[in-house]
Amino acid sequence: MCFTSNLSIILAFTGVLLDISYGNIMPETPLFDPKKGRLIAVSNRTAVDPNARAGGLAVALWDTLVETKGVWVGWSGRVKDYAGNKLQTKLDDGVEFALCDMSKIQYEEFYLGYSNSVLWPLLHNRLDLAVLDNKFYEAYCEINEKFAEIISGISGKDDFIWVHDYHFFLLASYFRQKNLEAKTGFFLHIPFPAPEIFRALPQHDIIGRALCDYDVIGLQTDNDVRNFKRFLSEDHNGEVISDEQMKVGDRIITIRHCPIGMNAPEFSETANSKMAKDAAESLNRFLGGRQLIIGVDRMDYSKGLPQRFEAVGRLFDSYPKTHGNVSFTQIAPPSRSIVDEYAHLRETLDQLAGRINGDYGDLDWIPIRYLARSYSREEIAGLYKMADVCLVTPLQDGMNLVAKEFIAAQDPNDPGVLVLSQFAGASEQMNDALIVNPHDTDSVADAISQALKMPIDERKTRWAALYKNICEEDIVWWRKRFFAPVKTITSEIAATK
Ligand code: ADQ
Repeated sequence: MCFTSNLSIILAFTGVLLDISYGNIMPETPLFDPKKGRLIAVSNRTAVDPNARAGGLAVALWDTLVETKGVWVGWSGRVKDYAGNKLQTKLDDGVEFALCDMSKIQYEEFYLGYSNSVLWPLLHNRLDLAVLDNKFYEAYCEINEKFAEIISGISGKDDFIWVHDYHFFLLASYFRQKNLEAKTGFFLHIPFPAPEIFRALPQHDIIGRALCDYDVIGLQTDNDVRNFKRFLSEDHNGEVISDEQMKVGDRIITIRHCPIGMNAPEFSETANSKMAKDAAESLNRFLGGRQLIIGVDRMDYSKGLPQRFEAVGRLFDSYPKTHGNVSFTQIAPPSRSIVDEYAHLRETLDQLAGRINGDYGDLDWIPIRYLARSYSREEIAGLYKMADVCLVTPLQDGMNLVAKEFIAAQDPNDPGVLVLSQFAGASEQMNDALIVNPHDTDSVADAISQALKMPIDERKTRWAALYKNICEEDIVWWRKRFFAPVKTITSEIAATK
């Protein structure tokens, strides 16, 4: 019996984490059987904790890996004084997790530093917030190399390595240095900006070249694809050789437009669960029959929360009939709260909510409620379902799955209305929503008013078109689009369905 089977059986019975030094794995006893040609996903955060299977990336990967019985490599979430080269593995529902720790310095310089304070703002067009410190880049290289080392210890040539997001731009170039034969793909969950912005990154040249070491690159929107192709042709002499292929030096890479989706019918069921109904009932008690506007986001400056609060304030300024009749509830748990910008954002939101409630609130009416905590997927689904309007108004967003979840949760006979930013990737597919410019406070306030008053027939027509789209272009569709160019892995994945 091979090591994989033994490990799987042990883990299935115990459910515990095992420590295995990847440096000690002998080639003849690989952690995962390379003959099977497994799907190995790599992302910084994984869904090893079942409670973490709620975010966009986590849901998308979890479903795919459960179906393909794949492997998920990532950060354990632990920060140690010294993070050695130890792998911790866990088997859950057929998915094998292979996780490693980070040292304090790596956490500060790779995660909080280069990933969150350089790449995240820059790729979201917030050059003003990017902290361009070269020592962060050294830690970024170190972690990318460490993951490349780990993956070369557990993968075989028939595996497909599916790398996710901006934390791992350099991984494929380290794979090539280590002569890894497996095919590789990269999916960017966040926007790829105009080359003029990307060039402000001191390492834009190295990162551009490193990206060309992937075989397939998936991006969320047509705009991202256009930006990326323009960057490759202008900065790397990339030649377009077909609709989806470019030749850069001696590499031919496939660049695909793959907007991420979700499992809409499953989420509709979630919105009908007991937990969902209980959450809706408690919010209903607070509302006392008023109309509900809802916002659900991670607290992040890309989500445009201050601009959204201003727009709700403008709604109360411009439409007095809303007074006492409409309440806005924003759910935004703090994320990456150590980074100064997030603390500042929290303060701004507290001040704005305080001002609007001070100006308009009454003994029996709180115009804006801001809940800085996380809720379960079921609770969120229940709240979406009872809301009359959902505000998804990021200043820049790769896709934004909240927009899709809100539509999936609606009652077809009495659906709510989605107000969606033109800068969310989702707006490309969801043009039956009320599309707004989040910087234009008056027009967002007008769109909210239009949504609150929208006749039932128009609500139903818009909702039906949106629901059809999210069902057709769902999570399986997304995965198939990404894997279509990779013939070997496509047949493996198709066979598991
Ligand atoms: P995110 O920005 O994290 O990731 P997003 O698409 O906005 O992802 O989805 C957020 C998810 O978190 C949703 O599933 C939502 O229900 C959940 N969520 C948000 N607030 C919550 C709360 N308060 N309590 C519980 N759950 C909450 C990135 C990109 C996105 C892209 C995704 C997927 O930034 O643009 O859509 O990846 O590719």
